[in-house]
Amino acid sequence: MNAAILITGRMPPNVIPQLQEEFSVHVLPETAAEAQALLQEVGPRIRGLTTNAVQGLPMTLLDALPALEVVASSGIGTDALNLEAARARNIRVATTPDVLTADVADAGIALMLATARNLCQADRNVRAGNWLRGLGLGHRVTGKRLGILGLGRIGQAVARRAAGFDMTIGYHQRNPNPEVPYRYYETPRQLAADSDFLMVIVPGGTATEGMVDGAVLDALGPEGTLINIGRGSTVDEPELVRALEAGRIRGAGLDVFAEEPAVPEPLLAMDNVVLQPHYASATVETRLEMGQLVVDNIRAHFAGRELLTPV
Ligand code: NAP
Ligand code: 8YV
Repeated sequence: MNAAILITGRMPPNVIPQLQEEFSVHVLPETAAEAQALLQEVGPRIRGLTTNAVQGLPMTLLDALPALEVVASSGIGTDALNLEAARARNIRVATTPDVLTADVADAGIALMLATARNLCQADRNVRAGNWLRGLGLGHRVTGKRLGILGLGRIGQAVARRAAGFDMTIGYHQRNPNPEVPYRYYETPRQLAADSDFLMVIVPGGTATEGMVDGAVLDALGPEGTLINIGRGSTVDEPELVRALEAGRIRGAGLDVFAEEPAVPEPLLAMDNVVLQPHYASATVETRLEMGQLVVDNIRAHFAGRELLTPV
């Protein structure tokens, strides 16, 4: 009998048709009652699971799947995957590194440009027939200082792109990287103090929770702009709102939020803020590559091979 796979999370379109060729595929319904009914029926037989980095692997789901062997997540973040609980049950977990790096880095640069150059406000002006009315001047990006919080795969891709804008690049993470030509800062606060734009791209989770706090925002200062493409939990969101309201920083470009899809109400009315619905990896090309890795990891597991991209 084909192994039973449970599909949770919104999957790229190439996932389900491929898995259906080899496995017995069940899609978790969105409504709680229907999901519960399906889990009662097939939960004990499910051996593989697909999810994504946002949906993660809730403990309630894990508890309902006693025969689970492998989880393939579409995304790189592991903060919602309950890795310890999965490891304790010897469940193998795979994510989708690298294939999303370029598009997420592009999105970070796009947010930086859109925020600095009032792109969304200008668009709203034209659509409303207001042309230049109430639209202030933007600010230059070229030649400015970019601080990258988390110079990993995506952070380095951001840095390479920013070099094309003649930006001076600095970074902070726990370990200095001797291979890169950028200046290392010991703390997020020191990095922010020496940055015009602070780009956040560290992983989420307890280790980075609230890392960008009021002191970091004050170090960034009234001519500084925060860009967050990592996780909402890394930024103290109420403090960010207060800093924006008081002009303690100039603006913010945000792809991620602490309690998605909720966005703090005051941000919605701010023209110096650009908001995205956790959209940085959402291109056709990247999502198909993420989907293919999900499929290939599930296939590898059930063929008795190593996972391609294990966590
Ligand atoms: P990565 O290659 O693992 O890079 C993460 C970087 O963060 C590393 O350089 C690491 O350096 C640093 N870091 C980790 N923990 C830290 C801590 N406690 N304090 C300071 N620095 C820390 O990961 P990646 O592929 O670049 O992805 C990064 C994150 O981006 C993901 O985990 C995910 O949350 C987020 N993401 C968001 C989207 C989106 O749609 N917005 C899409 C993809 C990814 P050290 O180990 O030296 O500290
Ligand atoms: C996705 C992400 O938006 O990879 C991550 O960590 O947050 C994003 O790429 C997410 O996986 C939803 O599919």
